[in-house]
Amino acid sequence: MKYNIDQIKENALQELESADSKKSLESLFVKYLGRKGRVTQFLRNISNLPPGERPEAGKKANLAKKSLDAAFQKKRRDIESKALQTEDRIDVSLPGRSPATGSLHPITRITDRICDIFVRFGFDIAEGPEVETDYYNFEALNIQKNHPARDMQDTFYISDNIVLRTHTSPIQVRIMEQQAPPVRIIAPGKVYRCDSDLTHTPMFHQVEGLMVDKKATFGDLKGMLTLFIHQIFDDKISLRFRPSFFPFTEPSAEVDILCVICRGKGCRVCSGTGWLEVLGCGMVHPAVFENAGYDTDLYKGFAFGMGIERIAMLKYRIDDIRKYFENDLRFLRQF
Ligand code: 2U9
Repeated sequence: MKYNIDQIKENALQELESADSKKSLESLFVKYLGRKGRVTQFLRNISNLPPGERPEAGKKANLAKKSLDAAFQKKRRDIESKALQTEDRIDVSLPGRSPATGSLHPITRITDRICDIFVRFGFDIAEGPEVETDYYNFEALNIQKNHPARDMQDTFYISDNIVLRTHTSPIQVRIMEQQAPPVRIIAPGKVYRCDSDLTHTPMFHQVEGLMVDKKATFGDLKGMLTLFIHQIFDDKISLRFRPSFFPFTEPSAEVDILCVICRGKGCRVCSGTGWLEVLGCGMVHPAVFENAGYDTDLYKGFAFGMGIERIAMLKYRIDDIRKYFENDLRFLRQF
């Protein structure tokens, strides 16, 4: 044979020493271990040796091949890791990272859903300032000077005469000042009250609605709110109108739905009553119309209001209002 196997191995190792790229390594591999490589040829030619020499030559050749394989593998790893540290840091063959896309906050989703329903009933959406005067927040809405809602314990005062709005009703008052009936508006937004526990936060969201026309009756109000509740929860849910009191509506009512947890049997969530309060409503008080300059003989109106956090808590069975504002993605991703 032209070379003995020790020499072939020696030469290969020497050349391997100076290989410094993937390309030179691969051509060396072909030269020694490829199909027509020197080691492969040597192994093939063993059968031409005198029978007595074959076992010894075979053993040596296999050992040489094994150790060359290992040396090539090591060199390959060295070259790859060197390349990673220098020019080839980016592995373009890796799958791309999908961009983190945001999604709407549950409060935004429910607000949009509520507004959509009323827009389909012919309502326009109206907005207004969160910092309000005493007049628009209380006075115009027939909330008397001694009313407990005006207390500093309940309302955030900026100054004697300026407050953070405690409801979105001032939006409707401002619209009535600017626009003659008929009026159909829905007023979503942030409101502020000094309150904080499992079901109250100092800032929360409301949607209120106002409809004023020559013929607007309590029956219209009941029909519209029943349709609304069926669309926002489900169309088979039972509801009831329960008499209540608000300074800006007369008569007034609160709307309850059958408890979503116990279906009316009475549980911890509905405090044993079987019912859950979802919104308040009523016929607009004549004093409110007078303040806005509307003719109370000619026009009737109804109004309603609801807390969005509460609607979303009942719809999605959320037990702690603070979860909306902690920005924990594990919570937010569920909606
Ligand atoms: C005008 C006239 C009347 C809006 C109304 C309610 C009843 C009501 C509460 C529900 C839960 C507030 O978030 S909550 O605490 N709201 O019960 N709101 S009637 O009445 C108006 C509004 C504007 C000009």
